[in-house]
Amino acid sequence: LRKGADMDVRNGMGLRPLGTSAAEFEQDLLSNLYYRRGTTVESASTQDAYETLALTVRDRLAERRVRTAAAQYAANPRWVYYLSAEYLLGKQLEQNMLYSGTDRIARIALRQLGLDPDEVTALDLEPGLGNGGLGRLAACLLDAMATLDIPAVGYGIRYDFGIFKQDFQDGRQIERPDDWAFQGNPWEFPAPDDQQTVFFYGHTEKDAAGRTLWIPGEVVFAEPSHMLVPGHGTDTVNIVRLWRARGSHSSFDLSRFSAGQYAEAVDEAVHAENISKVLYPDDSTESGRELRLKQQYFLVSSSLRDIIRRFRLRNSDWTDFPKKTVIQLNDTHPTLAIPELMRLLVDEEGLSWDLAWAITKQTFAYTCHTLLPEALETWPVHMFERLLPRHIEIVYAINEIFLTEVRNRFPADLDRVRRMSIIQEEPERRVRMANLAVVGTQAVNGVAELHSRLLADITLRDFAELWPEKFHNVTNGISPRRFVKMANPALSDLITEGLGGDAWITDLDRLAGLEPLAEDASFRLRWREVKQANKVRLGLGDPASLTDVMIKRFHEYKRQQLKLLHIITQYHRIKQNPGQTFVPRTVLFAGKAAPAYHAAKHIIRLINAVAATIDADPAVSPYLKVVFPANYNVTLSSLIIPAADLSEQISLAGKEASGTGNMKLALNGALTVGTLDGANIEIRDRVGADNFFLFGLDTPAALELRNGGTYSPRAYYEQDGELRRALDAILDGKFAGVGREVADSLLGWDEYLTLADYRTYVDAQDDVDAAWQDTESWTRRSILNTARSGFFSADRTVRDYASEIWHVTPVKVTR
Ligand code: GL7
Repeated sequence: LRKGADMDVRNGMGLRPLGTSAAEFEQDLLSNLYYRRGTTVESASTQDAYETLALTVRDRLAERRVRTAAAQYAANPRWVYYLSAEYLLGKQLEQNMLYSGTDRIARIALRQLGLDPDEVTALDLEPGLGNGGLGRLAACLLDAMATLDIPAVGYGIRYDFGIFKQDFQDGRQIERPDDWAFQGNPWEFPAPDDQQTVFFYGHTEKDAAGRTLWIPGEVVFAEPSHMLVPGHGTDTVNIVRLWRARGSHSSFDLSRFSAGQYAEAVDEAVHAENISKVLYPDDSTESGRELRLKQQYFLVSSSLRDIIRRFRLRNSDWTDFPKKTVIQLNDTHPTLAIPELMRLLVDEEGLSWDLAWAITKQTFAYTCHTLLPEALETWPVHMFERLLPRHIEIVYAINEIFLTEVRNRFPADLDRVRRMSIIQEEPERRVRMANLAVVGTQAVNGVAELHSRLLADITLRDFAELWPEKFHNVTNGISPRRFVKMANPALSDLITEGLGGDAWITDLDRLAGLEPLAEDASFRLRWREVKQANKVRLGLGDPASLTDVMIKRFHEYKRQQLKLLHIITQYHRIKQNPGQTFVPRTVLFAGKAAPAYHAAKHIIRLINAVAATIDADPAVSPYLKVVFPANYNVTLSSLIIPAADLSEQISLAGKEASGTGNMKLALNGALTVGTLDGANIEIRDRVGADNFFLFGLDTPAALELRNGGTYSPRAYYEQDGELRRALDAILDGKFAGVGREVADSLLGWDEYLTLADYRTYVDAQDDVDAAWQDTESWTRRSILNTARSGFFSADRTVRDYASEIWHVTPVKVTR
């Protein structure tokens, strides 16, 4: 049997269709409990009940999955393969209940069986297989592709340990391992028969016919399993396929084991399995470790073999490959796919170099997600050539052809050739992955308008001059299912009522229909009631207090330290004016810092110290409260976002590629205080300048101030009394003696120009306070933020990719 090759709609037709009533669901629960868990309701543990519930829900999607595979196979379409080192999928149970329409009946059935639905569903875990926005974007795009019936597979790594769990000890971040799948994961379909082999190390040789052979020094198996990616309001169920590393069968040494050398007996297997052991919690800084490069090649090699296997089910002519395949590289992490496809086509399939190169370039597209130069990955040539001896030869060959093109176009511009080369020569020879990604793809895109412009004008300027038509913008988007419908059920019901239907869930532009309701006082009242109920659900004290949230990874460019200076300033104002009343605020921070990012960890510790100082001060605490729940993740974000009044998007202009939390918050009716950075600009353009609190330097001004070398933090410190007081308080140890490093770095060489934006930021916050006091007007602005944010649906993002970059058409799954 060729697996998948004879997939036919009739397959599976003999099965009893699964029922849609609570009674039938209950029967299926009992039967799964008995046959798949080997137990009964009377003796089941909560874990048994959870796993059984998950399987029963999953079964309801399985039939749609089979029909999807059949329809997609029959259409033999152009497929989208999304390659990403990270996916932040979020919890699966609630999503799959919603998408299979079983939410209500599952709860009834559980209660019928004497089980508490909340207790059972609480066991569902979040697979934290990503760091932040980039990984969550990948999950939102998969959701939108399925919803739009686009034939797609996501490929990634099934890390045993996801992003670390964050805890605080004395206000300091500590990291604990996240063994998310320790109890097993009922959402996964293992497919050991689709296992692939991945080579590492060794050397190359030429055979008699002149073909290059790679004699590997290590062979590792890649074992896939997949999770379902259902579309909303359609029958399509796509998959995300995750690879796990296994040692070869011979990697268990029985003779050593028999001799009592237990550790040595499994040495090789342990070594191999380390490849998918842990997600690199390193967010936007270059880690420079061989294991990371190994992970990247592991993902790429196994996924490409799987993609080719799937291509061959219906096709035989290699020139058809790009017609049937588009591979989207989610940042540079999977860029090794370019030389790997060349290797497979030239060395293994015997294609000519020129034909293989034409196929490869047409197949790939690259999304860049950063503007930080330190986040553009490079690998030392010596490490690359040791781990991937054949790929370095291919990269050199690609580079030679490419640089010839550059020299022809720009004769005598040696400096340009040096800048554009895939190989950096000084101070150390390194492979520049972004250059390779641009050279080996048919399209390159940034993730917000400003970002795409800065890529073409600055970061990748030489390339945009050479190939202007290659450069695109696709502004990010977010799943309205997960971040409105699921996260904010009360608001969703109100929106549905206001619009007279729930078509907005898959057609988010319809939110525009809420605009007239912003003028309706009774609608505004209900809008406020929803926001207040969401604050209560989150567990914040006074629901009348302005909920001000800054939720994102900790990074100096995002400037949590600027928010902190505002908090300290507010603290001083309250202390110095004992008789006065102030707008009560609850400031909520959430987010993780990379474990080795000490500056970010100092900021976290200082926030916790300031929070404790304020809490302990009865003169201040009625007006100001700082909370910092640990371990921010998709689940926590879904609780915080619906409760937010104010969204902090305060990165230095020109640093945040896009942001996606900014979109989620605006869609849930928070007003933004923000700089002209990333997608903030597009949010402001859409919601209207009156409904957005703008402050700070714009990108040209920031570039000028920094590059001109005229930024003098001391001058701001000396000129601005409130700023000086805030920094002095830190330097004087007023907050448990914590945080001097933070103040020192702000006053020293601060790349992110924090003090330059302090005054306009504090002024903008004063405007926020004033605006908050006019409750009706604030609510109107909140409604308008939601009504005008339909553009930020990931469905629109995917439509943009489909028409501009992928050139794919949907395949409708029919009954
Ligand atoms: C990021 C960008 O920093 C962020 O601005 C963007 O919204 C996101 C998705 O495009 O990608 N790049 C990156 O490396 N991380 C991001 O969140 C971790």
